[in-house]
Amino acid sequence: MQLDEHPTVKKLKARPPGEVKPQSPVSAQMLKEIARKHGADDAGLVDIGRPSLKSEIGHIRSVFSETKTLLAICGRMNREPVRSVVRSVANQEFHAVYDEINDIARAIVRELSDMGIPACNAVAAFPMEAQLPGRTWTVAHKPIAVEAGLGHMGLHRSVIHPVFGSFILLDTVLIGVEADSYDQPVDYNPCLECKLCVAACPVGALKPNGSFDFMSCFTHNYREFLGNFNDFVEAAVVSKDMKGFRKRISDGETASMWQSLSFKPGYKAAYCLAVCPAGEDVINPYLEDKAEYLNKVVKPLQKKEETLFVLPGSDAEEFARKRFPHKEIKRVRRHVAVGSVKAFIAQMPLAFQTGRSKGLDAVFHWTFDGQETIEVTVRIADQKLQVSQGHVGEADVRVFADAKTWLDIVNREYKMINAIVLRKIRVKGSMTLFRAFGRCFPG
Ligand code: B12
Ligand code: SF4
Repeated sequence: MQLDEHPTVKKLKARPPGEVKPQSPVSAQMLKEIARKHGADDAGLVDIGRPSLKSEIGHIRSVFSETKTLLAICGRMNREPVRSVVRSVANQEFHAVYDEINDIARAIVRELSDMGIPACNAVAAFPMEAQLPGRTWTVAHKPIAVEAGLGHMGLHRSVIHPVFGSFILLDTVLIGVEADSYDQPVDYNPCLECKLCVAACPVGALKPNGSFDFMSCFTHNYREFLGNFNDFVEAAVVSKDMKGFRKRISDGETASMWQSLSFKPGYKAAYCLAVCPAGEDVINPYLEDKAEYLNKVVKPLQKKEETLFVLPGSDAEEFARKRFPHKEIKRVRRHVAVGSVKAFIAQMPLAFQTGRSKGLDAVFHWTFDGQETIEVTVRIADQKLQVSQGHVGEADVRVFADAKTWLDIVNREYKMINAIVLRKIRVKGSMTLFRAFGRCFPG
């Protein structure tokens, strides 16, 4: 049979043209109405060509290559559960809203597809492309939501909605046609710069100057997620017997891990969102009585007796001991194996500990050879890290390393001292500076 004679093709040809191919551009108002009808609490549209999203296009198109328009949506979380000292209550709220916005995005895609508009929903939270190391997510919702006018990133680095404040979660629908108009960022930042998020974070991951210590947040808040689960596995593997295992992981931690694996993982904190007073719907109690707000919302989380997970010798460890002496501190290991020198270099800014680098002002020239040939310059000064390709400027310390040996050391499968004795790592310059460099990347 000729394809034109097939019943499916004949039926399609009998339809009016508008039903087969949607008009382009599509109405922006209609797209946002569909989003609201399916339950989105707010929605905004961005064109894929927005200059600020240039670095994201590849990631977005890896999910849906036809993407021309981004429909950013948000779902509101209930405030009091997110603020509860009982974190299972907060976690239930996070997971429920993640499920909700994933469902809303699916429903939008279904309706658009039925209209002949190609669309694909991204993932709100987990599951992601969780194969560490590397970027575990594809579509980054925060920069898209900002461009779509859903809010701005606050000091705590989450997006604050002008009305709902920090109590929102985000998702994005990727649409294969252009819209007839697009949104712009909100013309002010709802963040009040009150720094309550800084005061509440139990591991000091948020800094008053707006910088964010990814590794400290990841090590504590994400103790039962992703790479940190490897620590649990390793404890089980290396322990001789149950007594040995219990020395490493308490029965309470095992129970908590069971709970996370069975009923969706539990965040250990998320206090930065909980205490944020920004947003028209949220701000009133804070405006009325700041001291009372502090007593009711911030102090209970600060006073909470709980275990804080930190890397040995990290900024978080020092911070937590000083600031929250009543909280138990547990030293844990970093357990995401680094697969290449390239990945090691890319992760440096995430692992860098500003506090550990205090007083250090030095330039390091690294030369890797063997399975990877890479030259890189690392400058640490004024508690800031700068990584540049090649050898730039005058070096205080020059390090020559066999790439595989270096990775084995980073992954704790080989000892630095052995590598130095066997000249697989050679350090020219001050060993004191070299050791100071190491202290900036603990764990
Ligand atoms: C990676 C990620 C994280 C990382 C890094 C956080 C961060 N600031 O980006 C970690 C694991 C620490 C994290 C923690 C949390 N997250 Co998160 N996270 C994401 C994710 C997957 C991507 C974030 C992103 O776009 N970053 C890019 C840029 C714009 O962010 P940035 O802050 O400028 O820069 C950071 C990243 O680039 C990161 N980074 C750079 N390279 C790499 C490489 C790797 C391998 C990793 C892991 C990170 C990383 O480090 C930078 C410094 O922090 C999104 C979901 C998504 N698909 O978009 C959710 C998302 C940002 N997270 C969210 C939430 C709610 C949280 C938590 C509150 C979770 C919780 N319940 O405890 C905490 C808050 C911590 C904080 N104050 O930021 C929400 C925020 C909602 C909102 N209102 O904005 C999002 C949007 C999920 C969602 N669907 O709603 N998260
Ligand atoms: S708690 Fe205060 S400083 Fe932190 S994000 Fe909210 S408004 Fe900004």
